[in-house]
Amino acid sequence: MDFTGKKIVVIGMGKTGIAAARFLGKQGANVVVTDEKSPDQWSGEFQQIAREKWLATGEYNVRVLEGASMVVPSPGIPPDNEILIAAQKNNIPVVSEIELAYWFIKVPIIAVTGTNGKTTTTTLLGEILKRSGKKTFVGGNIGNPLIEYADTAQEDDFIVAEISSFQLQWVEKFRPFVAILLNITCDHVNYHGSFAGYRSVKARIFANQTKTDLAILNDTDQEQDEIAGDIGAQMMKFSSRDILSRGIFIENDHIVLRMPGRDEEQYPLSIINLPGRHNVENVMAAIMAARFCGCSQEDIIAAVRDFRGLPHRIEFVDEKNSVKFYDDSKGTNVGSVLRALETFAQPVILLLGGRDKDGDFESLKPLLKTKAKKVVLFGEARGRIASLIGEDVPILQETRLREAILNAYKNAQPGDIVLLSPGCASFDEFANYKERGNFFKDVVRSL
Ligand code: UMA
Ligand code: ADP
Repeated sequence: MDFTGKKIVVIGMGKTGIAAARFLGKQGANVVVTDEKSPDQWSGEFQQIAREKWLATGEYNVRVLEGASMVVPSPGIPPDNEILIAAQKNNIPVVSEIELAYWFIKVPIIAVTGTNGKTTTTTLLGEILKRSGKKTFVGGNIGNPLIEYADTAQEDDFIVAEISSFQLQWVEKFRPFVAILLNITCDHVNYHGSFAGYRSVKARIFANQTKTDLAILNDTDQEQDEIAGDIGAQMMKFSSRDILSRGIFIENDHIVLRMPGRDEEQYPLSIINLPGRHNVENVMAAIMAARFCGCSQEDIIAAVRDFRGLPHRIEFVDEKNSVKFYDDSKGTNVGSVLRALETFAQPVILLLGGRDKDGDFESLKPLLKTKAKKVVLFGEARGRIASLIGEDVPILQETRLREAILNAYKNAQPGDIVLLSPGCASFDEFANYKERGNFFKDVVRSL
């Protein structure tokens, strides 16, 4: 691919846009960057490329497309953005950053997507591969754009890439060696236009795979049934519910792996130091991918045993008067709240709320009835959530998270769990989910 002298428009000057602009500039392109914010608000890193000869800033409207050969939108730019719509109308290719990176990457990619569990599974897989002595780069939506890697010596054995639906929006040839689709539940509907649109974008992770590649799917996820029919790769499934004749599943206190042409393998469930059945699913998907990539059973067991999970994912914070507090601030959609509730045998006082993403809160009703003692709603979404979750469980409401935590503690009895699993974005009160989770921890510790 020769970009010399071509005008390429990069939209969004965050992490992705800066990295893509830098890469394209090195390739000899004339890069024009634009962003809905004014340049003084762009990421500090922009200053490092601001004076480059190959870089110009453009208007944030369709005029920026004049003479352009290609457009690279940052993942956060929704597909109904007027510049992207105009580009398509004018037959100017719109290419996502992971697609662009793929054109230049020579190392096999293990791609992990799904509504929930991507970061956990990506991180664990990275740990397993490294433990197995394989040189591994971990990147993508987890924080370091793949395009940065395209510009390196590429000496790794594998790339483990967390891939979001936003990044899959504009791919055409992107073809991972192993692709994992953990689950599909309702999320990002505002961005993709509909749940069906979101689901079909997720399926693109498999679109270019062939017989030498591996597709890993979730057998219990009905949303994946249709997708499975179109897959050209070898396909393996994981199930945390049923016994499979081929694939990976739970039997008594073991995980059992049945891969064609290989002896059955067992992994004790006791090696997993993460809460909940959903994390067993993440581990099962990681084991299957790792075995396909040549990792030994011993190395896998050692790496899984050492992996303690990530902050803000059902993370134990503290115990006060025999009430245990858990931070699941990364639980930003209803699917993750369901799995967090399932995790606890004790009565839960659930902190739910924040900025709504049109969540399907009604589907929480049955589990709230059996697991939750009380729900404390907070933030912008509290009114809508209250109208959707019904009256089977007592509901308290507070404007802000601090008061919600104090109220939850006031209502808790010894043996109860207080769980922050907000099912919403944090942006009404915090900069991001990390800030919200750290705030929760600080308030809890000060009780
Ligand atoms: N912008 C516009 N117009 C818009 C929207 C945004 O101009 O309509 C501009 C903003 O003003 C800003 C820039 O675009 O200057 C930000 O771009 P971005 O939102 O795509 O963010 P990046 O900094 O490029 O980070 C992205 C991912 N962000 C999103 O997908 C929203 C990061 O994932 C990812 O780590 C990074 O690329 C590297 O790959 C974050 C995320 O929240 C963690 N991801 C979502 C999630 O996990 O749920 C998908
Ligand atoms: P992602 O990167 O997809 O957002 P994370 O690993 O960061 O995934 O976890 C996000 C949230 O989803 C957390 O609340 C976590 O407890 C929950 N979660 C993790 N794995 C799964 C899974 N397999 N199914 C459902 N929820 C999950």
